[in-house]
Amino acid sequence: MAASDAFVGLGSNMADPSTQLAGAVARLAALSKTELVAQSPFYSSKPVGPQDQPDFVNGAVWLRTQLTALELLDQLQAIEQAHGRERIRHWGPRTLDLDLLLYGDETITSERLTVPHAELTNRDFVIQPLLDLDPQRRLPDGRSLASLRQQCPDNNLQKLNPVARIPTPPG
Ligand code: ROI
Repeated sequence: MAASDAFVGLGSNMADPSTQLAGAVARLAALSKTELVAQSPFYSSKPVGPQDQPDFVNGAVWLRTQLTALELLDQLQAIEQAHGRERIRHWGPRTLDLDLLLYGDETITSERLTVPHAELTNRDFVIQPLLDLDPQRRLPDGRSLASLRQQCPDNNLQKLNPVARIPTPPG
């Protein structure tokens, strides 16, 4: 099977968010049939949803993968589980959120998966890391990330310093 470019968004606001993200990047880089092309900077961002929760840390990775979109989704959910993800409250705090944002130029609408991700276009903490990875990237419908970035609400993104901690190896 030919490889596809897949972009995955990462978010956390519990249990040392930057370390959660760094660990997730290490696990994504170790997936079978998959290589890590690039990793975005991490950003802090104000929560979308209830404000009585900590700020988030957000980022994105660019993968080249021979996994299908659904196989990749299975792997993302397994990594979320490995990081002890619990969904306690709707739009509440979470240890690790991994979203399949883009999968090649495909538009996917199924029970389990919507690609491009439904909230991509109005979240600066998703679009900015994608722009860092690939400034030329467009959505399957032709809209450029750069134009979307100008239109979306401001969640006070702040670029974080590179994580000093060495991530725990996967497995
Ligand atoms: N808010 C921010 N800033 N970043 C997120 O990743 C994020 N994820 C969520 C909700 C709770 C909607 N808010 C968020 O799932």
